[in-house]
Amino acid sequence: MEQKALTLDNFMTGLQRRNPGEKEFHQAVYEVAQDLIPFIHEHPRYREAQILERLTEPDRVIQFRVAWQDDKCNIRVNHGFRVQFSNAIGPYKGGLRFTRNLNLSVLKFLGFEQIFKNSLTTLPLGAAKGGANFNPRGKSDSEIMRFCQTYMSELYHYLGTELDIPAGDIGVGTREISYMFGQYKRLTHHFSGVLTGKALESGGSHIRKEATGYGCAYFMKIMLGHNNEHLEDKGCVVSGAGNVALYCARKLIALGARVLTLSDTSGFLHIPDGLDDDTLDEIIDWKTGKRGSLKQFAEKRKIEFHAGKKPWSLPCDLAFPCATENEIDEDDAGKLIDNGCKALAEGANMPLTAGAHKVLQDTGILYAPGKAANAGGVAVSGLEIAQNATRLYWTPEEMDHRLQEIMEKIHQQCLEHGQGPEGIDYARGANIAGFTKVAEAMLAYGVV
Ligand code: NDP
Ligand code: 2IT
Repeated sequence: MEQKALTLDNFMTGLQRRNPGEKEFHQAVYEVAQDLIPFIHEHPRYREAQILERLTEPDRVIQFRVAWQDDKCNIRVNHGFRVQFSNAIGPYKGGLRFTRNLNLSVLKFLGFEQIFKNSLTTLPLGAAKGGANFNPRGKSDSEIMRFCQTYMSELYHYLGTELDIPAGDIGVGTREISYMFGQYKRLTHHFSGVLTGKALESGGSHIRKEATGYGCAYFMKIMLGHNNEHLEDKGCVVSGAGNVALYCARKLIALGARVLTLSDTSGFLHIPDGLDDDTLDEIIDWKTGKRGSLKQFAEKRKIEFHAGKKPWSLPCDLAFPCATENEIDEDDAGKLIDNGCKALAEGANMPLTAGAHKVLQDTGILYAPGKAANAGGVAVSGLEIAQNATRLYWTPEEMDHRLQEIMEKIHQQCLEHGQGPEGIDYARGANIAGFTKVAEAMLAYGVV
């Protein structure tokens, strides 16, 4: 049969028609397709097998009702989701997110990104994402527990160590994973590695909590090193004050950089001389223990604070968006460049709008996309699966060593596939390297 020409425009028109209104999903696919389509033209076997068309269609989307009772005995109803995107190279793997406006477009963008990221880790990990449109803010501990238990009462049907292994993401940390794992055990009687990011005493791994942030700082260090630069004394603007941001800041300080900012939904903290480890300990306790805002923390500790603002207009050497998608728009990207920013590594998933992405591409600063720079989290999840399967556990030092090795391998893959006339295009390198392994597996399976 005659095939329609594969152009970016044709492909995106078809994708938008098949997935109407899903703008985050369109954005994520566009960023990947602009690199993959020329590559596919050079490798017609991928075109003939319609690999890109198949990869942009999730294996399945599971959606269900989560009905639970709040502390006042009101009955609440939320959407629960799991998007199982691709198990071409391993069981479905990816985080669960609890945020107020979570929808399928966001989950499909995250699940799609996860395909390439998980492939880059070099581990046998397929791709998925899930969660609920549940806002944890202001909920009591027992409300969180009841919600997690009810959510798991449906989700557990779709999980298994060879099937699907979720972890955390925004709004889901060790506390939530523990409640879900407790419910999973209650329902199945199995103690198995069906979730990662578990507490150490329940079969969790050393360094998993820190892995995404540490990995992001390591990736920046490796990328700078490759370009005859270094991290020491560099001024770093970090956004977010959650799992990724806090441990990215921790590792940046350890590597000699100055962390100038952290942010949350209340605004951003500015520490012109650089955050120190003791204050960071206090912030970790404040954010994860007391669950307070940075604004309250800044008031208490009399630290410079910019309410309701993002940190991107400050002069800096390096930027680490570690909060959420589309947190840097075209204007923010322009300000970063104008103020001297030389490199950016994405701790968050898709933190740049399409406009911001273009600004960075046009100026050619060093840019590490999330699927490479934040892959340390899922990589250590992969190592948690390996430890659970063998019942043997590695020390923090071994884990940290393995994490660094994996970040090196990811960087190497970006170099192999991202070399161009104007230097390394890390985004293209990550997209093509991530794609190739999955595409080859799909070719071998035939039409499924
Ligand atoms: P957390 O829930 O631990 O922290 C998120 C942080 O970002 C919080 O400080 C939150 O503020 C802030 N934030 C969220 N949305 C906004 C917003 N719209 N404006 C300003 N600040 C915001 O999540 P994680 O740290 O786990 O995740 C952060 C990012 O990293 C996400 O993009 C996630 O997908 C990605 N990621 C996470 C991995 C992981 O292992 N956890 C792995 C790879 C990527 P507040 O405290 O006020 O709510
Ligand atoms: O976006 C991500 O890579 C994660 N939230 C981590 C997923 C995982 O399974 O550890």
